[in-house]
Amino acid sequence: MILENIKYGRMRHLTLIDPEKNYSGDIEEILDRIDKAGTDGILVGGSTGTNQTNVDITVRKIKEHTKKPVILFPSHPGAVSLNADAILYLSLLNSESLDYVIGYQVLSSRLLKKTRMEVISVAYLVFEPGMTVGRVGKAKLIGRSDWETALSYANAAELIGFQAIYMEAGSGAAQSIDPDVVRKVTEDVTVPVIVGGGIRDADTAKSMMEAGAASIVTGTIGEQDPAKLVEIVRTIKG
Ligand code: 1GP
Repeated sequence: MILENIKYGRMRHLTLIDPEKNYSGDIEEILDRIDKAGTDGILVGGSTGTNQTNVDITVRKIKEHTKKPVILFPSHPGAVSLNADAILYLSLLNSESLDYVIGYQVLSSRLLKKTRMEVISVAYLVFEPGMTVGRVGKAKLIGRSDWETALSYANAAELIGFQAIYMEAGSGAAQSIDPDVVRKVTEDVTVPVIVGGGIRDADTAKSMMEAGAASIVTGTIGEQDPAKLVEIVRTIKG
């Protein structure tokens, strides 16, 4: 079970692959690099330009190159491939649009009930600067150090029954969220907390793990600086 593996620290590093991105060089080369670096799973998703076809092609390609689990990270119900191992069934709780909180989930629920994919309900919280996901998801951004607002959302998420919380600064963010926010939340909730967006060096990744994150997600660094990715993965996996 992927959720159990995340919860018990067996999937500390996840890599985001965006099907829309025109990866410089070969996607195969990037996948090999990520696999060798020791990532524990691949998230497939993007805020714009994903559809069933490019998500499915990407999932199949990843599966040809690695045995690591492939987990969908969809921005809308059309970005679902039944060939993945699991799906983060995201509710963007601080969105001002009901579509991102529950509307899109309703549109995909009947399909997901019929699949063998593991469905993991995730409270998705987007922090400043938010980047594309903040804009597309109409997020009322949480300040990067605003632990009180984050904790209120995280407590609500746990009480409602979400299985995990994903705290996100947005892919490509210049700065990650404040590790103190991660600490305040993980000290108070029992569900696993995943952190992503703007994590580009081993020190930041380490501070997130020390703050109690169950998994960290990187995307940009794997494309830009493979040596740093290796360093991040080594550091957080000890
Ligand atoms: C976004 O956490 C991911 O959800 C990836 O962010 O591209 O900034 O690493 P980066």
